[in-house]
Amino acid sequence: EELFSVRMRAAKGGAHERGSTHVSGGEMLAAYSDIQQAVMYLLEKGLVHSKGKPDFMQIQFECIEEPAKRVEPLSVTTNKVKSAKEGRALAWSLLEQSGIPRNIIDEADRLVSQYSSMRGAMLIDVHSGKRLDDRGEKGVRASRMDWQNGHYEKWAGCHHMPLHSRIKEALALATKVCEHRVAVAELCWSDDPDYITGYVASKTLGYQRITQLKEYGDEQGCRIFFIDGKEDVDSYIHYLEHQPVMIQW
Ligand code: PML
Repeated sequence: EELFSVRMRAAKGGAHERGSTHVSGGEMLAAYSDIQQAVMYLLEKGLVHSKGKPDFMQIQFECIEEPAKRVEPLSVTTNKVKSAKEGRALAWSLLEQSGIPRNIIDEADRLVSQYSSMRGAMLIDVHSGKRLDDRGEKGVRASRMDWQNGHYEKWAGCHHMPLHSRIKEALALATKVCEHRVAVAELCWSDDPDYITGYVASKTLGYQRITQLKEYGDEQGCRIFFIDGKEDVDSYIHYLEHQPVMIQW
């Protein structure tokens, strides 16, 4: 069946990315018959659930040529911690369990902290600790992943998880990122100052939520993809940006 990518971007301060503030965005994968529903959903997301009232919004859809890969979501564990310090320590130990040396994790953390805001992820070589993408402050943005219509709601009901679009999107992203053979693990927390839960994800550990990875009020986010196989970094970036992945449960 033909698949469409439906995307929304909302901003404050005009249409141009430079000089305006991103207030909301989203992408869905939809069959032709579901495009209208997807547009309505994204319109509401941008109007009602933005950080601040947007003065610019763009919604577009396009047909995707590549057939979608169908994948089951990573298994989810929620780790309750009492402080950001305890959360970071747990995250670091989960990354070490995935085979990443501590000095490489520290180096990756140092590299991400140099940017006050990155829209996408930084790709880090697990052997050298060097950054593998050349995207600067933009980073690499994984896109073209979504849940099959209705499957998240079914999954969330069974796992006693809230119907937050945030968790829905983060789990779809982590599942796509970890599905590729060069991926070792992902480390993520939000740049939203009001959201302190983050996660470590890998194919073997699953999606390990950690209830506090930073302090409230902190606008510094983090998204690192740890990679083993630097010769394949271009094909991995192509996969992250273009390969459609449909999460099924
Ligand atoms: C979750 O609660 O599982 C989502 C954590 C990551 C959120 C990332 C983001 O919103 O930027």
